[in-house]
Amino acid sequence: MVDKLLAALGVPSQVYHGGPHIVHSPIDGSQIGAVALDTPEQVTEKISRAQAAFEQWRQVPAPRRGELVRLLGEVLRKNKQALGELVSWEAGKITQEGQGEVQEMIDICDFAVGLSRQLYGLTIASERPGHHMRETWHPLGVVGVISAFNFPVAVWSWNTALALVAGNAVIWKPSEKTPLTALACQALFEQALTMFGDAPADLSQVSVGGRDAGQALVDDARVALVSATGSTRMGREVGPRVAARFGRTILELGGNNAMILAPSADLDLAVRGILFSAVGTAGQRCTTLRRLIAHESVHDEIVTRLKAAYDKVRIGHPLQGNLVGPLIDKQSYDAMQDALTRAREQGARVFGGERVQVEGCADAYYVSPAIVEVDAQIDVVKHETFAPILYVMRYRSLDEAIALNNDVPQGLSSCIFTTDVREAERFQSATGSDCGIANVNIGTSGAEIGGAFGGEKETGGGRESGSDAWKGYMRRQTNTVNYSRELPLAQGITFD
Ligand code: UN1
Repeated sequence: MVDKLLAALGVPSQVYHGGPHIVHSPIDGSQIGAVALDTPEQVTEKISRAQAAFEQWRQVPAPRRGELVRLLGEVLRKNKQALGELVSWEAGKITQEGQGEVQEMIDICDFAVGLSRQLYGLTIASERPGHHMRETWHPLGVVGVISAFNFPVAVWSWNTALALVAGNAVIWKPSEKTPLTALACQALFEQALTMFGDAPADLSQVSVGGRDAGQALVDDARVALVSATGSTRMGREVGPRVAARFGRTILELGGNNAMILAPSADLDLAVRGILFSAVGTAGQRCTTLRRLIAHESVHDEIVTRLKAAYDKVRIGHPLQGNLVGPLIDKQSYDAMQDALTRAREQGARVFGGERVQVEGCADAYYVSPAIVEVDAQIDVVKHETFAPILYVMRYRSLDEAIALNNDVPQGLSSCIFTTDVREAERFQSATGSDCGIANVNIGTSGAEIGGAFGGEKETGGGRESGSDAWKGYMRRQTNTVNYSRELPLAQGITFD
C-alpha cells in the first residue's frame, strides 16, 4: 500500500528501498521503507548547493517567487488524498487528520502567494529636511527546517512557503520516524519546480539524517535561520548552538495546554471541544489539551460526561473510520505509562490509559485516552507527555484558574469556555493567559494558518505561518536617503 502511494506521489523506488534506516508504520509495526541517511559531509554539501540556489533566487521578483508557491499549492491539491494517506501510514493519523494536515499545506501556500505581493516595509518621517527614511525587507539566506513526526508534512510547508516567497532556499531535516512523507513532499516540490521552469534546482532539499547530520545543519554559519519544531529538550540544544554563531532561530517547542471551564460555560460545546483537543491525534499535537481546570460548580458534571464520552471513542486502525489511532512507537507508550504510574503514586485517580489490542496490529501501540483527576498541579502535570492524558483539577476563583493555567514551564496554547464576556476578556488580557495562543470557546488545538503560531517560555518564543511571521524569514534594512544639497546631521549635531 505504502509503495503504491509513494509511486503515485512520484518518489523513485530506489529512494525508499535498500537504505540502512528502516521505517515502521505505527499502524501495525510493519516495515514500510528503508532509506539512506545523510552524513555530516553530505549535509555540508547540500548547504553549499542551497547557498548557490539562494544567490539566484533572491534576484527573482517576489511575486514571481510566489508563482512557484502557487504551483506547489496546485500540486498539493492534486495529491491531497495520496499524501494525506501516506501521513496516516507513517504518522498514524486518522483519515480526517491526515487530509487536514495536507489542507494546512494548501492553505499556507495560498497565504504565501498573496504575501508575495505584500512584503511591505514602512516609510518613516525623517527629522531632517530633504531626507526620507524607509524600511526594506530582503531575502535572508539558507533556512534550515527541523520538524517532528507528529506534523510530518505541514511544518515543512509553513516554513517553506514563507521562506520561498521571502527569497530564501530551504534544507529540511524531517524526523527520522517520518522520512517517507518528507521524500514525497520533495517529489511534489520538484513537480512544481518543473512546471515553474527556471528556478534553481536546489531551492528546497531534504536531508534525512541522524543527530550528527542535524548538528552539521545547526552549526553551519551559512544557515541563516534554523526553524526547529520538536521537544523542549531538542530546543535547548539547538537554540544555544545557533545563538553561539549569531544565527537566527524560530523555536516551536513543547506545549502544556490548558482549558479553563467556567461556571457559565456551554458544557455541550465544552465536551466536544475537549474531545477534539485532548483525544484527537492520540494526544500527539504540540497543541493537545493536557490540563482541564474546571470550576468547582461544574467539575463533577464535566468529569462524568467526559468519562461517558471517552468510553464511546472508537480506537483502532486510523484509516478505517476510527477516531483515535496509534501512538507513534513503544517509547511513546512507555512514557505514557510512566506518567500514569507517577500520577497514581502521587494520589491521582486514573481513568483509562490502558493498551488496546487492535486486530492485525499486534506490534503497534494503541491506547485508550486517559483522564487523570488531580488535587493540585503535581510534577508530572507540569511535564509534557506526548500521549492522550488529560489532567483534571478544580478551581474556585478566576484568578486562581489563570494562575494554574500559567503555572507550567511551557506557554503554547490555552483557552477558556465561558459565556461571561468579562471572564473572556480578562483571560485574553495582559493579566490573563501567558500563552502564545489564548482562545475563547474553542479548544487549544487546530489553529488556522492565518494567525501567528507559536508560544512563550519553554515553547521557545518563535512564530510561524500567518500574520507577520514572514518577517522572521527576511532581513530588515533601514534606509535613509538625502535628496537635498545639504548634509544636516541627526540629533542637531554640527560637525564643521
Ligand atoms: C504541532 O503539533 O506541532 O494548531 C502543530 C494545531 C495545528 C498545528 C499543530 N494547526 O493543532
